Amino acid sequence: MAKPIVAIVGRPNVGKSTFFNYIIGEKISIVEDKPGVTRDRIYADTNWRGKSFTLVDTAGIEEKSDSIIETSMREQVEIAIDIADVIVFVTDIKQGVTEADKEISILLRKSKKPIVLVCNKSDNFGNTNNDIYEFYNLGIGEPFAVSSVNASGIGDVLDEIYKKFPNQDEEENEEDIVKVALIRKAKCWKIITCK
Ligand SMILES: Nc1nc2c(ncn2[C@@H]2O[C@H](COP(=O)(O)OP(=O)(O)OP(=O)(O)O)[C@@H](O)[C@H]2O)c(=O)[nH]1
Ligand SMILES: [Mg+2]
Repeated sequence: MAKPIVAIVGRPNVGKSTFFNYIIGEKISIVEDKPGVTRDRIYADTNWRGKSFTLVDTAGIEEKSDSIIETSMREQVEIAIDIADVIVFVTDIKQGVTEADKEISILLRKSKKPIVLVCNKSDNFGNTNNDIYEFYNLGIGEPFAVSSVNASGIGDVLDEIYKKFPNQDEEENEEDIVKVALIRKAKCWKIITCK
């Protein structure tokens, strides 16, 4: 089976690329040096607990003052939903839940894809931060407190992503099943196998 795809989505400036770079940085040195980084989606392969997957950063989306959610942002989220096996929805705990976060949540919930909700910029990780409870209102599930600049909380997010990967054992077993047919031709039996 192909590697699972994990897409990072969220409003501009919440720290998606910082989160992406931290995870990829230890494995692929300079993601930022590739051309078109600021405009295109950025793909990089990585692994967690021995499981390989492709991480996708959705980048460079501008919010305009005349609408809460820019068309291009909606497109980015929709593309991510289409391609991803697991979606990481990054929010900013310092800003709290915004209208755009709520709109993105509606799109994500409709997709029925597995989602991991990240409250980035939780720089005082370890201290009780009541601000995180507000994020339960998005209806996505448990929010994970992360500080991408301090590299805290990221392991828990990766564990959660790992749990949400499609069950590959089942799929691989299915692929391994060999169907056998016995066909009688003249006076001989012929064995035909197919996957
Ligand atoms: N305090 C704090 N700042 C952060 C954290 N993560 C990212 N930032 C800062 O937030 C700003 C935006 O970070 P980016 O990673 O570029 O955000 P983005 O979501 O990729 O932004 P777009 O590509 O424009 O959508 C930068 O100044 C980062 O240094 C964090 O955990 N804590
Ligand atoms: Mg970015």
